[in-house]
Amino acid sequence: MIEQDLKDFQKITQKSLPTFEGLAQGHRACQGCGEVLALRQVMKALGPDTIAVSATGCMEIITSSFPQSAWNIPWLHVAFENVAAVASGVEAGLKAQVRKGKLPEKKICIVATAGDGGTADIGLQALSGALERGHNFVYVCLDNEAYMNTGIQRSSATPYGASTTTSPSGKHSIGQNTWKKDMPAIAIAHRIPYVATANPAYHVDLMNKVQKAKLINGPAYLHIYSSCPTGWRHDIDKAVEISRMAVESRVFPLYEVLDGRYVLSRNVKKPIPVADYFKPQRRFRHLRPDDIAHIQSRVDADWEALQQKVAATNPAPPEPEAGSNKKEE
Ligand SMILES: Cc1ncc(C[n+]2csc(CCOP(=O)(O)OP(=O)(O)O)c2C)c(N)n1
Ligand code: SF4
Ligand SMILES: [Mg+2]
Repeated sequence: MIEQDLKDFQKITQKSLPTFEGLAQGHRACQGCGEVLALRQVMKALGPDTIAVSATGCMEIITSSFPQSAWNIPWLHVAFENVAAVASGVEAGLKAQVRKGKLPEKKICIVATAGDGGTADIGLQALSGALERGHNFVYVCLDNEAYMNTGIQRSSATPYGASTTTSPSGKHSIGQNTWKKDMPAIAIAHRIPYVATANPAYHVDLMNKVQKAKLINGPAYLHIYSSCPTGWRHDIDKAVEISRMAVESRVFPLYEVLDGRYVLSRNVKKPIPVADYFKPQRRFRHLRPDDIAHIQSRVDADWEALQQKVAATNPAPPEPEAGSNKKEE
C-alpha cells in the first residue's frame, strides 16, 4: 500500500534542499534551458544511490560527449525507443543479483529519463509494457513539447497552435493542428501507484514528488514541464518565468495521482489568460485572437475536468447519522 511505502517520506523544504548533485555543472545545454534545470532537480532529489537510464535526446547529447560526462552516478545511454525496457532489465537484474547474494541488499533507485518524443511517441510501447509489468522504477518524461535535439520537429506532445519546423505556421496553417497528447492520463490508465506532474519553477514541489516516486514500490511516472528557449523562441532569461506562467494560466496544472486518488498540488484560483503565457514565446506569435480564445476554452474545459476528478476521488466524509452527534447526547 502506498501509505506504507511513504512512511519514511521526509518532506524537503526550501531550508533542507539536497546538496547532492547527480548532474554536474559544465554540461553543454543551451543558455537558459529549462529542461536541464528540471533534470538537475530530479537528480538532486534522487540522491547518490541511483542508476539512470536515458533515451537519446537533448539531455543525453548535452551531458555525454565522449570522453566527458556530466553524470555523477552510474548512467546508461540507450536507444530512443527502449528506455523503459532497459530500465526494467536493470531493475530485474539488480533484484536477481541480490537474490543470489552477489550484491548486498540496498535500496537503489532505477530512473528512466526521456523527452516527450521518446515518451509519447517512440518509446510509448516500451513504457506501457514496463508500467504494466509493475517494475519498481521511476520514469521521468522531460516535456519540452517537440523533438528539440534534432531541430524542433513536432511531437504528439506539441501544443495546438505551436509553430515547429515540421508544423510551420503560415498562410494556410495554424502550426500544430492537433491537441497535446495527455501522457499523464495514459500513465494513470495503467493503474500504477503514482503519477504526478511537476515543473522546475516549483522546485520544492518537484523534488518532493521525486522523493515520493522513489519510495513507492512499483512504477512511478513523472511528467515534467521543461521550457526550451531555442525551440520555443523565448529569451534566455525567461525559463523560470514562463514555466511559472504555464501553471498560473492552468495550461500545465500541477497534481498527483496516488493509487488513483487525484490531489491538486496548486489550486490556481485566479488564472492569468493563456494569451499572457503565449506572449513571450515566439512559437505562438502568429496566433490570432480567435485562435487564442479557442485554446483558452480548451484549457478551461481541461481544468474543469481535472477538478471533477479531484472531487470524484476524494469523496467528502459521510454526514454523521441522526442522533450520533455527541453534543446532542
Ligand atoms: C529510432 C530513432 N529515430 C530518430 C532518432 C533521432 N533522434 C535522436 S534524439 C531525437 C529527438 C528527441 O526528442 P525528445 O525525445 O522530445 O527529446 P528532446 O531532444 O526534445 O529533449 C531524434 C528524432 C533516433 N536516435 N532514433
Ligand atoms: S534545445 Fe532546448 S531543451 Fe535542448 S538543450 Fe537547448 S534549450 Fe535545452
Ligand atoms: Mg522534446
